[in-house]
Amino acid sequence: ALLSFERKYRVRGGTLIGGDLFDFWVGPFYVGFFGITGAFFTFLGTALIIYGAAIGPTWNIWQISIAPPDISYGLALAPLKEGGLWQIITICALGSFGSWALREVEICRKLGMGYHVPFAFSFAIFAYATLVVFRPLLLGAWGHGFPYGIFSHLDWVSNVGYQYLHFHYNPAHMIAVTFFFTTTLALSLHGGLILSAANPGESMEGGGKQAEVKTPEYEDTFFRDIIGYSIGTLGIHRLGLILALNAGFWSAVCIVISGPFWNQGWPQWWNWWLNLPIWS
Ligand code: BCL
Ligand code: UQ2
Repeated sequence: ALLSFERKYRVRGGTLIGGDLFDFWVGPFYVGFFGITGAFFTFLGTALIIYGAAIGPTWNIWQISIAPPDISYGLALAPLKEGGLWQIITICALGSFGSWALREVEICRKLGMGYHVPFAFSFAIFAYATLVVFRPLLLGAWGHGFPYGIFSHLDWVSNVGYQYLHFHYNPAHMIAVTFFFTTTLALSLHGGLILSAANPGESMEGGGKQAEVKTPEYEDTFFRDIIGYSIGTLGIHRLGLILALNAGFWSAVCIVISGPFWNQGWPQWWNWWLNLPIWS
């Protein structure tokens, strides 16, 4: 049933493709052209993963893996059972993630909102595409993509990491990791601050009475008192978004430069520093 307040938000239009044809909801879900394509790619991709598991050696959830073709296939299409499945599943994944992002765009347009959410999601898609499309293209073989499996993708990360001897020395990896950690710092500060203002406990004047929810001025004041600076209620969300987007962006950079740009160990990259004329 349509809730009374939903009527206001369930507006026609704002679609990018298909006009009014797919402009409807199924229960709570907006569909749209990209709801159809998204469902198509998701079901096909998932079915192919299950088929890949069925023709594979195990049903052990941790060990199921769908591997990309051997490097010897280069950038060609491979037979289904020799990496072709991985290739089609990769197309389905990109089709599905892209559809999801565009469905977000249509919902933003309907609601007259900014495109910040799909813009942010596109950074995650970009990182994924870098791993399974851009870097394999630059290295000349689909075999450089990562396998779709729980432990197998961990093994891939470990192997590729050690191929460059010590991945912690990759400068872009350093930046990405720092952004990931700073994102959790910012979100924990923000989550803690909001909950502390919303759950003030008993008021100091007491009487055991539950105090009223605090205003944002209290949030500002907390940080001014403790570090002499408050970034503000809008500012913290801008900071959070910029930190998170950078985490994904520098992740993509750290892997795309490994191989296409640098093929020694990452510790050796720092020789430029040791070789500076000041002390060399
Ligand atoms: Mg490292 C990569 C951190 C040690 C080798 N490493 C990464 C980065 C991240 C990181 C910066 C992975 C995040 C990412 O790509 O996000 N590494 C990290 C940390 C340490 C570390 C913190 C640590 O020691 C404390 N790394 C090491 C050691 C090496 C090493 C030293 C191994 C020995 N590392 C590598 C290699 C790689 C990394 C090799 C990478 O390739 C990887 C990287 O940068 O990749 C780009 C980006 C996000 C995504 C790709 C997710 C995309 C999501 C898509 C779009 C949507 C999915 C939808 C989903 C299917 C739907 C599910 C529905 C739900 C069920 C509802
Ligand atoms: C803040 C503020 C919020 C917040 C947070 C801060 C009232 C509700 C968390 C404090 C954040 C600062 C000072 C930035 C910290 C910097 C980094 C890089 C983590 O001031 O305004 O709004 O949630």
